[in-house]
Amino acid sequence: SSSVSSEQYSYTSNCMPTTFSSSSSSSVPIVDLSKPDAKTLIVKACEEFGFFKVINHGVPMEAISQLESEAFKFFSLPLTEKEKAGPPNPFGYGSKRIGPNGDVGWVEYLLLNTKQEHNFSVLGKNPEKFRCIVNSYMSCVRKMACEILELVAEGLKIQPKNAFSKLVMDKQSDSVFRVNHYPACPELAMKGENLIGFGEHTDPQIISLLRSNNTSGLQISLRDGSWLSIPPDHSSFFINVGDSLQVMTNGRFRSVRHRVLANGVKSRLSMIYFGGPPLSEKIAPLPSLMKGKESLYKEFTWFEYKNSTYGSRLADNRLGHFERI
Ligand code: GA4
Repeated sequence: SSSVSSEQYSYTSNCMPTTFSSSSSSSVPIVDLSKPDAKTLIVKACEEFGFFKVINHGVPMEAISQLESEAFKFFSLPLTEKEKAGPPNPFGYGSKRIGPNGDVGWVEYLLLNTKQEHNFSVLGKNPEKFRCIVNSYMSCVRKMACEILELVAEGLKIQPKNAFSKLVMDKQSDSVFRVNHYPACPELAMKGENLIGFGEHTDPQIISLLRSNNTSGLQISLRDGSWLSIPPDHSSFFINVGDSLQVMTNGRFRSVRHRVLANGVKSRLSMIYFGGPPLSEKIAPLPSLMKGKESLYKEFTWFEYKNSTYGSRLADNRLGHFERI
């Protein structure tokens, strides 16, 4: 496995620069959800990259900008105020530390569950408004997740067409919502160097839907190991395949490694909906995708996978433990 030591990410006074190379010779597929070829393009993108950009997604700009402005308001509060909403295990405000095993990044965030059972009373000056805005954003994005997963099923010729989407739409769905704030780091701008905002990893769930403001930083890992910088686009969504969808397609879809570099001049705000299955769900390849072949993976439930995830470092190859050799 490729676990990364925390030394590599340690900070000096404010933020510590590091240098990285990145490539940008290829570009990422764009899927127009309103076009009839969407399902074909999605399947192709999920096979090649595990990643694509979506336009005509149906999430009202209003819902997006309201959440963005509430989130910026929250993150501009004094640290002592924000820390009242922490620590982030399992849900709440976190700063610099990511997960329980020593990973750090130049980022602060809110980790929320999607079951609307949060105590928002600590979330800024008008918690009821924040709750309302978060909930309406989440329901729009969940709807898009459902649409995309149905297109995936159609594109793969899987019956019924809700084979994937029903997991995310289930009342028991173990989905997560995250708002990340990557403060600008002026020391970097002066030196022209990079700093890790969120270290490389794959998402363990089925599908992730990300929207960010117009600040760069997101990179995905290509098959040859190089990093592709994704130009920011505040009005589109970026979708990535998670480990669970890789397993359910028996490795046909790729769960994409990605990371975020902090920006020297502009702060970055991203909001990500991680669509996950119910805890008791068995994660295994759909029979129609096996074509008589064996599963590449041992059988496990989402509960088991999640437990093993939370015992791992960000950069670890988590599916490695579940591969059948
Ligand atoms: C990556 C995807 C999601 O942001 C997340 C992350 C989780 C966390 O921040 O608590 C993890 C990370 C993520 C995978 C490995 C473990 C767990 C941090 C970490 C080091 C919420 C998730 O589900 O897995």
